[in-house]
Amino acid sequence: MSRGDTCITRTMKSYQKLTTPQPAGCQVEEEGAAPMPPARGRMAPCWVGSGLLVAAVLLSTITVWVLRQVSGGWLGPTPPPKCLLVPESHRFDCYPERQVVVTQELCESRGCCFIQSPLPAEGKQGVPWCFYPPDFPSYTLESLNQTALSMVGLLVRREKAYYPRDIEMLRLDVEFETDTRLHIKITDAANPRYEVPLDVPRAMKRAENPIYSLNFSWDPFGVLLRRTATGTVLLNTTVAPLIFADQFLQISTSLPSRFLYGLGEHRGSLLHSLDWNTLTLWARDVAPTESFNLYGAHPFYLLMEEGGDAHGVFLLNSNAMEVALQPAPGLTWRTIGGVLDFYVFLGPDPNMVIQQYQQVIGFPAMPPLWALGFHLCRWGYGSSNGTWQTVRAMRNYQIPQDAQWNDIDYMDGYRDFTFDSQKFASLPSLVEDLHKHGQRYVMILDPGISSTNPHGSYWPFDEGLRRGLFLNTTQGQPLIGKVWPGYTAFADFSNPDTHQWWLENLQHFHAHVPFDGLWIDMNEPSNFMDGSEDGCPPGELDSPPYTPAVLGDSLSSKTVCASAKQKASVHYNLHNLYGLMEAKATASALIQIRGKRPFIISRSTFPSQGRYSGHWLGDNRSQWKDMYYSIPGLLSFSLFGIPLVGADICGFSGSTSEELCTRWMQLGAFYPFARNHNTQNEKAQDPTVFSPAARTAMKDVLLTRYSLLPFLYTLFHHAHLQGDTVARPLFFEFPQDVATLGLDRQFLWGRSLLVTPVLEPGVDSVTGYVPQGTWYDFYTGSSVNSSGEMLKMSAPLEHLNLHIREGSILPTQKPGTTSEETRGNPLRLIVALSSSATAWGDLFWDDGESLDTFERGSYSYLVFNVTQNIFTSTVLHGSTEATNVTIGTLSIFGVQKLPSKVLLNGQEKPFSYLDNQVLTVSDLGISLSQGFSLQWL
Ligand code: MIG
Repeated sequence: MSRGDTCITRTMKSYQKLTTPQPAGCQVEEEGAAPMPPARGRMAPCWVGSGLLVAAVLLSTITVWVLRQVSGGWLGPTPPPKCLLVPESHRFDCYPERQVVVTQELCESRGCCFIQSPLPAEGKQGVPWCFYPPDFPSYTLESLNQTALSMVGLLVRREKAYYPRDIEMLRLDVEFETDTRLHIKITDAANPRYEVPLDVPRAMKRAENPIYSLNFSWDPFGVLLRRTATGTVLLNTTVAPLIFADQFLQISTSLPSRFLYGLGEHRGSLLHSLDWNTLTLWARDVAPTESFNLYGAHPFYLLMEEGGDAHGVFLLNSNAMEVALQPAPGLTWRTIGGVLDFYVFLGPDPNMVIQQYQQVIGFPAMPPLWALGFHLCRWGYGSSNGTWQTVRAMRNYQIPQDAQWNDIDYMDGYRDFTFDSQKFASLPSLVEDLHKHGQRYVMILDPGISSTNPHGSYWPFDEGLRRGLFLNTTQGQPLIGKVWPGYTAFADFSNPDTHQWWLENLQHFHAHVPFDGLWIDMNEPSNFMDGSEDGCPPGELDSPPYTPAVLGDSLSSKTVCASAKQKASVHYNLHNLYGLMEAKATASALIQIRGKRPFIISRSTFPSQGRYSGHWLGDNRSQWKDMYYSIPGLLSFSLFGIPLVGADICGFSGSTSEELCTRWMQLGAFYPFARNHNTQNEKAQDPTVFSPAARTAMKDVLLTRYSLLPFLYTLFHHAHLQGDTVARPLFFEFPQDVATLGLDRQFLWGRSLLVTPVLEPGVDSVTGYVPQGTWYDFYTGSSVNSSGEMLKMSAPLEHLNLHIREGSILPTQKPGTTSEETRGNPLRLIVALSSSATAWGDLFWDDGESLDTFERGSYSYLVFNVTQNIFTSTVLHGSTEATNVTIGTLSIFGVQKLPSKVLLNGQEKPFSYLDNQVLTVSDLGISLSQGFSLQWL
C-alpha cells in the first residue's frame, strides 16, 4: 500500500487542484503549520506507507514512553496510547464545563481521553485534562453535489456525541462567492433552525479565479482550505470532531499562525494570546475587565499569515458562544444555537480582509461632519443650567466643542422621553442656544421603559403595552425587570411595530427638545435583576445543557431571561442583537425626524452595527492602564466595521488627575469619536476646570484635531464607500514587518498619520515604533528616517507626537471652535514628499449633513498629486458646496533644495523655504472647485 492509497478511495474531487495533489484527509501536515496528529486512527494509512508501518508502531511506543517521562508521571492506569499520542498543545477540550472539576469518570463517560496536566497559574486556563481522542466519532460526508452556484453535501453522524438532541444529518452548503470569499454553512438537513436575521448579499455567480483551494475529508468530515499562492493551510477542521447538537455546536480548526485579532468585545491587547485563552461572546453590562464578556458580540477574527498575507473568518451566529484558542495553534468555535454559517475572506492584505468582511455585513454609515468634532458629556451636571455653564466656559476659553450631551439625570424619574421640569426646565433654551452657536445636542436613551407609573400618565409604557411591543415572559406577559426608573418593561426592537412607536416617542420629545443625535445605553439589555422580577422559568433556554463561560455563569445574569419571547425569536437567540436592532430603529427615527444623517452612539453592538451607529468603549476608569486599553479597543472596532469609536476621555469612573487627563485628551483628540465623559459624583474633568497650562494643552490638541477634520472626514468617506479603516493598526500598512504585528500603543489615521501618545505618568518622552521610511513631524515638517525601529521622541506635557508618512498629502483647514466654523475656513494642504519626491492625497467634501450625498452625487472629490516638482489638484467630481471654500496654503515637506521660483498655474508666486526643507506657499485663494498646479524650480 503506498502513501495515499487508502485515502484515494475516500477522496472526492477537490474544488481546485492543490499545489501538490493530495487526497483529502491526507494533507494534515503542512509547511508553516505545526504538525498535527492525524485526525483519526484510521487515517493513519494516509501517512504511513507499508514500508514504514513497523517504524510507526515503534515510534508510537517510544512516544508513549517519552510522554510518560515528561508529563511527570500520572497516577492510576496508563491512558490508552491513542491519548498519549496527542501533544498537549493539540488537546481539544472535551469537557469545557466550568462548574465542575472534571474527573476521569466524567471524562470517559464522554468517550474522551483523561490526562491530568499541572494546574495553570491561578485564574488562567490551561491544558484540558479531558480531550478528544483522534478517533472520537464525528460526521461523515456522505455525498457532495455540484450545483450551478455551490456544492451541497450531506453529513451523517452514526454515533451520538454526549449532548442532548444530536442532529444526525446535516446539510453542508459551500458557495464560492467571490475570488476572495468563501461561504460555508452547516445546518440541520431536515428541520429549519434559527438564523441571524441579517440581510447578507448573495453571490450571483460562482467565483471564476478563486485565490483559495478547498478540499474535504470524507470520514471524518472536515474542510481544508488553502491559500493557493503560498499553499498555506488556513483552515483544517479535522483536528477535532464536529459536534452539532440542538444547543451545542462545535467546530475546531488549526490556524496557520499565532497572530490573531478581533473576536470582541473584550478588553486586552490587540493581539490575542493563544495560550489556552477562551473568549466568551454574550452582550453584558459590566465595566470592561480582562477575560469578561463585554457589551458587544463580534464573532470575527483576522489572522496574519507568515509573509504578510491575511485572512478573516466570520461566524454569522448570534447565540451565546465561546471561542477557545490554544497554542497548537488552534481555535474552537462553541456556540449554543443557530447554525454554523462561516464566511472566509482571503484578503490577501489586512485592509482587503476588512473590506471583504464589510461587503458581507455592510459598510458603515457616513457620519455627519459634526460627529467628528469634540463632544462633552458627564453624568450628573444636575441641571440644564449646570450643563449650560460648562458650554459657556468652553466658549469662553475658545475650546473647540461641537456637541453637548446629557446623561440620564436630564430625565424625569429616569423615564425615557421626559425631562425634569424643575432641574432641566431650561433644556429647550439650552438646545436652542447650542444651535445658534453651530453646536449640537445629544442625550441618552435606555431601552427599559418604566412600568410603574401613575395610572395613564406615561404614554410610552401605556401605548407600548397596548400595541404589545415589549419582551414577554414564557407566559405571555411583559417581562418586568429593573433599571434606572425602577420596574421596567423592555422594548422589543425585533418587532417592526416597535420602530414606529419608538419614532412617535422621539417625535413627541423632539417637538420640545430638538436633539440632534442619540446615545443608546444599557442595550445589552442591562437589567439590575437577573432575568426578571420573578427570576426565570426552568427549561432549556434559561438552563441550557451547556452554558458558555459568561460572567455570572448564567445567561440571565444582569439581563433578561433567555426564554423571553420576542417577535423575531426567543431572546436566547436575539440577545446579542438587541443593541443592533435598537440602533436600526433609532437611525430610522432620526432620519424621519431630522431628514439628515443620523448620529448614534451605542454601547451594545453586533456585526453590521456600523451601518447605524458608532460605539464607545463603556465604563472605563480614570487610570493610565485604561487609557492604554482604549487603543486596542478602538482598533478592534475598526476591524469590526465600526469606525466611529472612542473611549471616555479622561476616564469614566474614579477620579482623573490633571496629568492623566491632559495626556488622555491628547490621545482622545485622535479617537475617531472624541468624547470626554465622566460618572456622577466625581469632580469635573472637562478642559475648563484645569490649570491654564493643562487647559491650553487640551485646547491646542483639539485645535489640531479640528485642523485635520477634512482629512478625517475623507477617511470616513472611504470607510463608508468601501470599508477602509479610519483608526488603523500599524500592521495594516506594514504587513510584511513582523515588528508591527503586536503594536497597540500607537496607531495610524488612514495610511499616513502616525499617532504616538504618552501612556505613562511622569515622563517627558515616549518611545514608539517608526516603520521604515521617512516620516515628517506634523507640526514642523522636519523629517526622521527610520530603518523600522523604536525611536525616542520628545513629549513634554503639552506635546502629542504626530508624524506624517512619506508620499502622502493631508488636507487640513484653519481650525475654528466648531466644525461648522472650521468648514468655512481656508484649507492648507500638507505634502509629505517620498524619497522619490512624489506624494498623493485626496479630499471628500460635501455639506456635512445631508443624507446620501455620495449616492446622490452632491459632493466634491479632489485628488492631489506630486511628481517632478509639480503639485496638481484635480477635481474628479464637483458640487456647489466646494465653490465657497478656498485652498489657502500649500506646505511641502521634504523639498531638498531652495527653489529659484514657484509657479502657480504658470504665474510666479512668492514663497518661503526653511532649512528643514519645508516650502510654503500662502495666500493661494483658489476655490476648492477648481483644479490647479503649482511648480517649483
Ligand atoms: O448604570 O447613564 O455606560 O456611560 O454614564 C449606568 C449612566 C448607566 C452606563 C453608561 C455610562 C452612563 C451611565 N450608564
